[in-house]
Amino acid sequence: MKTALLVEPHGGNPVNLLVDEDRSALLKEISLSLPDISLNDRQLCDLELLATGAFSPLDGFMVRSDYESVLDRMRLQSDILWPLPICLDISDTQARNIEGGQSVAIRDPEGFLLAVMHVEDIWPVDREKEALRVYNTLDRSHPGVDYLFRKSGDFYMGGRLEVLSLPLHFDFKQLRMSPEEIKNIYGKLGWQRVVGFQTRNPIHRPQFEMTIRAMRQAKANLLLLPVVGMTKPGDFDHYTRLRCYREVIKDYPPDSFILNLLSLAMRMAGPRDAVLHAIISKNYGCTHFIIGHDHASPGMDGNGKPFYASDEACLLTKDLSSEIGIRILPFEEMVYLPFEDEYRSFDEIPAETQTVSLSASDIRERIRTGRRIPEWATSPDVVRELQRAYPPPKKQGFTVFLTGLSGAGKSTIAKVLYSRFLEIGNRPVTLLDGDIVRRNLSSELSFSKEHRDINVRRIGFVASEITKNRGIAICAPIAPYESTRAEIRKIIEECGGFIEAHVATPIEECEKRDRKGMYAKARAGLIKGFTGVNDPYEIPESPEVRIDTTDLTPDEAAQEILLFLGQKGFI
Ligand code: PPS
Repeated sequence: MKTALLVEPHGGNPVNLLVDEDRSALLKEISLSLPDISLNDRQLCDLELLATGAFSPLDGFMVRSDYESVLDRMRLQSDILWPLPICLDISDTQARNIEGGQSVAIRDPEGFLLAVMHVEDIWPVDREKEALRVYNTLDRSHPGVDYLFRKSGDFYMGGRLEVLSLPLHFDFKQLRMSPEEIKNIYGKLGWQRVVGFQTRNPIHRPQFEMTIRAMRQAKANLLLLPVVGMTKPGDFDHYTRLRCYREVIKDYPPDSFILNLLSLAMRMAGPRDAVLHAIISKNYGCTHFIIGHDHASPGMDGNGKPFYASDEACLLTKDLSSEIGIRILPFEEMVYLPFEDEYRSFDEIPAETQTVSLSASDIRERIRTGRRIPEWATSPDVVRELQRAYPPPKKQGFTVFLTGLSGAGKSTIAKVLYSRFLEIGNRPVTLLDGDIVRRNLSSELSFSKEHRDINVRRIGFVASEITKNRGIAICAPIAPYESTRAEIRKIIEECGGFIEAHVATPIEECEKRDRKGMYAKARAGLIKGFTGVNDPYEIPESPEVRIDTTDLTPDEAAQEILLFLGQKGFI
């Protein structure tokens, strides 16, 4: 028996995996003796959409035959169209301890019981095959490929689900309705035709124009489905987007739309993602679905070429629309005509008409760098919300991460910077010097690679919290490993500035200074694994600033960093 299928294709009986109270009580009892699987953010999103029927006709995480069929022909074993694997990935150890035929307790990261899964099969993930079939690339700059290779477990586990509780959300509860609840509202309101619009961006003017046109074209109402699960790294957070949507919806005709959040973990698979979005909208009772150009696009690959052609998503969904049971409303790029003061679709305007446009990523970039956004691009209310959440660099937090050998001058430069930032006095400043951290945060750690990495990650975590709250963190550990530094950069850049300063004073000079006498001890064999002597230091490839302090005073060295910060608008 296949577990991932329903009898009817898209538009058949709605799937609802939530069990009733009696069954729930029984499952709770049984779960005590079952192995636990704790879900991560992406898996929680998948579970929620499976449970509510947004992923109908799936009624569990995919079994192997469906997974392979989806990869090979974009269909489940039963021939029903399905574009992307919805699989539960697990680790090697978990795979060794669970067998097909067994049930497992599915929990959230805090241990709260969400579901019981009746496991049918477990199989190893063929990452290359999946990446090529689903994303059409092995390029790691694709967020879906990156997830598959870096975060996903080595095995998939498929099987039917009985859900006791949806993943808990504490925000915007009134905006998180299931497909069934939304369809009931249409019934009450007498809505016969509904256009679905799924988005991971704030609604700027072009998107607004597109939705209005779509509503007119289809003589329909609008279901706005902002994606609040996982979107593309670097997107505006969903709290900010929601505040923007609340501004934008004031401009729609009254009672013509419903705003509902979608806990979807986007894979950014371009055309295949678009097909999934159309299916989800169908499951939410939409009769029409908007596909703009570059739908669900992950942007450019490592060679600066787009991963997918801008019309690929549109062509594929149009081809499959009757099978999905939804009308696709394709939209070319909406461009602004400054002389006419109006938006038009790019394919409607005569050649040589003067047009301007700002994409959602252009707007993101402008907001992040504190540049102005013209009123024709997005409404001033939206700009105000975005600026409030994403202030320009001079109001953002940032981390100065000094890395280099012992004795290179990191701590001294850090102290000069600390004083300068306090003198400027517009942000709280925290100094996380290597020695201070070792005494207070990492006193139990040694200098093994593993422990150095833990130490540096701790520093990165604290610095990211400070940066997020718009303070300044000055860190000065040796931090000898490139991959750990890159990890920290990624976390911190999500919430503010990250300035890596390589204090590149050569070892000969550091050893000559030897203020703590440690090089002498290391050379005498009294300290094992001393960085630069008998332990590695991986030189940063492209730090924001590189300073050799051999012939510089501490003030001169600090000045290099201050000048860089000034140039980037942080101070
Ligand atoms: S790391 O690699 O980032 O975790 O190192 P860090 O926390 O910055 O600690 C470096 C300071 O500890 C002293 N020390 C050693 N350094 C390198 N290797 C070994 N084995 C070692 N043992 C002790 C050294 O004085 C470093 O201080 P700084 O301020 O860098 O000179």
